[in-house]
Amino acid sequence: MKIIDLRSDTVTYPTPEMRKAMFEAEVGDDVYGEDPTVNRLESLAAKKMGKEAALFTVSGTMSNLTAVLTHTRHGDEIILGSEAHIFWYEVGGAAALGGVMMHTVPNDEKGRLGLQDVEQAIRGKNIHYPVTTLLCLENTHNRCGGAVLTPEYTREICELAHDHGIKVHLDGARIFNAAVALGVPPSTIVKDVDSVSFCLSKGLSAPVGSVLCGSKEYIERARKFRKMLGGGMRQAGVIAAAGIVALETMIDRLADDHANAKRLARGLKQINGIKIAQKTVETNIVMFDLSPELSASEFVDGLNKKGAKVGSRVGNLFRAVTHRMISKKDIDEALERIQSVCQKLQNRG
Ligand code: TLP
Repeated sequence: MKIIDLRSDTVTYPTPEMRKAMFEAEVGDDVYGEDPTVNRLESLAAKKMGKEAALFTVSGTMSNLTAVLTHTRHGDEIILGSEAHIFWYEVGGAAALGGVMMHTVPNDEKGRLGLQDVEQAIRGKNIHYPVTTLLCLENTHNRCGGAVLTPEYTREICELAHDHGIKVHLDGARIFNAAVALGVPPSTIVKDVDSVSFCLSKGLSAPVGSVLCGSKEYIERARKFRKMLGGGMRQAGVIAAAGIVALETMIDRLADDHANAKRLARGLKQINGIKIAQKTVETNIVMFDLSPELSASEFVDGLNKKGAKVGSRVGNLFRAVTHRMISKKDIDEALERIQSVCQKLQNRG
């Protein structure tokens, strides 16, 4: 029986082409700037994002933290969404290691922050206040069901931040999903932000890695913070090689994941005991609610026994993420397994 793992797109394995590229990678000591494969990945990433320079990091979490450290000083305040990944799932690193206060404003269901809310959150000149130095956005938005921020919205909110002397960092862990959904190059979406991080290890299927992009001067400073965090990786070309394959060959196929996510949502809607928890499925993430009379833990156990996995959120909220290792047929199979578990729970109740 095939395990259908919809917990995250992070579960994807490297492709045979990636493994071959890793085996053959030319390497050097990256802390000396001498790894040709890392250098190639960084220039390719910078070019794709339309930024001057890029920095290869271990993870999305390290990229975001490096970004925050580089943009701020201890005691500063950063503004971010109440549903932001940086706020929820990065172990409070910005506060613990960056010494910044996180000031949240509500995300709407499309992952946006209200312009007025952001403007009100920006601290004025007052001896009592911390200094606001950074606004963080997220595209696509994980906890908002893979919602996409448009270039128009991004421009508007960046303009507001910049007018107040505040920099903007975009957590673009899934920026290529956004680009494919919008049908525009990622550089169009990130044009107005000062820095952007994106992940190679999610839908793009590389085993490890993320890239932080920005101006040359910014990335030079970020490189030092990455080193401080223990992210100087020496012969990192071995993993960067997979990242290059990811960027060169794995982007367009994300459209299949989006189509599969829509198919999954359509199927889930038909299942008694399940409600889709988002208005539209824009990319590869589907949030759904299990009816409150059914037990979330029994649902998960039942699914595990049947060889299907979804991500648990709070209470009866679940997340399913489509990716390269999930075919259209797997979606239909997953729906059957979910349907049968729901039915069993209902019959018992
Ligand atoms: N997200 C993971 C978990 O941490 C929840 C997932 O399975 O979706 N930004 C965004 C928007 C992310 O979704 C993630 C990973 C990260 C940053 C962090 O990336 P990693 O896991 O590489 O540190």
